[in-house]
Amino acid sequence: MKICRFENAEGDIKIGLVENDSTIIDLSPTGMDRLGRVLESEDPQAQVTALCHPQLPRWTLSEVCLQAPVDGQEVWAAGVTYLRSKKARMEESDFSATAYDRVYAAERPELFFKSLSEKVAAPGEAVGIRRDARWSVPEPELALVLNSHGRVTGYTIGNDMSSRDIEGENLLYLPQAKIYRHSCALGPWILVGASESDAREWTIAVAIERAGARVFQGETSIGQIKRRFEDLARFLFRSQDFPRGAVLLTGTGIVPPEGFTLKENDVVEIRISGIGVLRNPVAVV
Ligand code: DO4
Ligand code: MG
Repeated sequence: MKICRFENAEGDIKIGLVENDSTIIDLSPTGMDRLGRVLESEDPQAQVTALCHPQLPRWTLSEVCLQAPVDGQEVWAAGVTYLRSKKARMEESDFSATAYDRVYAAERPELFFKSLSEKVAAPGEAVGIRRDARWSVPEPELALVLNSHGRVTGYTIGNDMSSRDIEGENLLYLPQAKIYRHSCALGPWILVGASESDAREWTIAVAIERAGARVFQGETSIGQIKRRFEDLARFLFRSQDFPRGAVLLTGTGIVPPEGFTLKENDVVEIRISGIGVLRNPVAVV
């Protein structure tokens, strides 16, 4: 089951159930006004099914504007969870290479704050490349949607935009390489009702278009993520509270080659086989 946030023609933000990736059933007349509320329920899928009735308003996807599927959750990210990410980061960095090596092997994962929910770019909205960065890349990642108890209640697609030259210069610059205007996109919706073993069967792919031509594409399997989702969630919730839940990006396993950097007006398309497609143009910020 897919649940989204959308803006209708009157400019109101609503919660909807997505059917066949093409129709949205507006859940707001049932009192369901926040994604967080659906996700807090013991069984979100059963709750939405019980609320749905044939009189609810319906829209086609083209009649509405999808919003980032977050309403109050902090967005965090895990790093160096794929061997590919560890290798690429050890190559980009002169003196912090061993940090990546160590964190990949350690019990405690790398976790970092990524975005407030109101700053997340929606599907179709621009993602940013810093004007003071020389080497910018998208990081296509599966995002875990966690309720306030740290339980994985759904999945969405995330883009952890990164400035690799800034990160590579000094690991202490990581927050600047990772957190800036429009550095995080999520969407197009949240898939509920799938298990971790379902998710581990999915593929994640990215395609980057420049002036109508494909300049990079890559694909990997979600099954390559080294850590179990519940372990990542457990560490995030250690000595920390998320009363509105949280979204946790699970790390990237696709890294463009060294000579590749994003440019203004490129389009980044991330596809996860079990979820859908997140597409964003690129802007200099
Ligand atoms: O250690 C730096 C960030 C790692 C990251 O974002 C990733 O592996 O996806
Ligand atoms: Mg990342």
